Amino acid sequence: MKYLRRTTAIAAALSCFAFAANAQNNDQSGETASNTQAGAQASYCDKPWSKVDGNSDGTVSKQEASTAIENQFGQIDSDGNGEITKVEWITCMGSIDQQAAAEADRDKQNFAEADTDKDTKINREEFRKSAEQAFQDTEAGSAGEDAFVVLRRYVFLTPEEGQDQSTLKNMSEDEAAGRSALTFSALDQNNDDTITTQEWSERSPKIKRDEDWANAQFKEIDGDGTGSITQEEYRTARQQMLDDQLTTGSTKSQGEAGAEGTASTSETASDSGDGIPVYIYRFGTM
Ligand SMILES: [Ca+2]
Ligand SMILES: [Ca+2]
Ligand SMILES: [Ca+2]
Ligand SMILES: [Ca+2]
Repeated sequence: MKYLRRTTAIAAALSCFAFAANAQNNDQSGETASNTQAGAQASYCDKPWSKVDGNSDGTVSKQEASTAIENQFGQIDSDGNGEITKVEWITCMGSIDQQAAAEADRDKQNFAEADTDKDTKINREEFRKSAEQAFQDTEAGSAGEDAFVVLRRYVFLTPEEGQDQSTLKNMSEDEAAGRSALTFSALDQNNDDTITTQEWSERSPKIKRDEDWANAQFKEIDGDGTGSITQEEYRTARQQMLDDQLTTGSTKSQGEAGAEGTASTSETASDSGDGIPVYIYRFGTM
């Protein structure tokens, strides 16, 4: 999927406003009626970090992944007819497009905390590991209030959630992982899978689920090109995203990082037997 994100990046940046308007029109047409009613619970379309790790053990089992995919599919298929039309897809992908994240104090000074190999870029793996560490520090409690300041640089908060500390302090690991993956994607404005100092310094990044991006994704997932997505097509696409990420991650580590890379590859391999660590799952499928 990475190449899709790259090729649509420029056009995508230009079409945000049109996309927001379109999503609104779809709302008015009644396409999202059942979706709006279901909005009382966390919906994937509003909160793409909604629960994946059902038993909160830090890994996503095959069964949990399967349940999450079914839930997501059901929420996107707002009329519940078993197929996702393009209107349903675009409405869902557009639903969080209109807001920017709450402010966080990312700047040139604290860039270094995630750029662990000091090549002046933060790659996906560096971001994932730093986000995970930031969450663990809040759990350990030894870093005190400062740990929450650091965590806030990684996890996506809506402007409303950013007004007090309660969301940040009550966050599960699963949720922190999902929100971090979303922040990575929001900060990586040019979709090249790395974050520059300048991209990192964006204090209030905007989600880019614009219409061009959504159209390209739809085309990719609708494998047989019938213009609607079946549950099987959706499942296959999600699995493919995860496989791509696991393959890219392990190839990169081996090639670039030597001994350290080998260690992270075997970590991935041994954990993927029954479940995939929740951070790897989230960063692979967001
Ligand atoms: Ca689990
Ligand atoms: Ca449908
Ligand atoms: Ca780096
Ligand atoms: Ca970038």
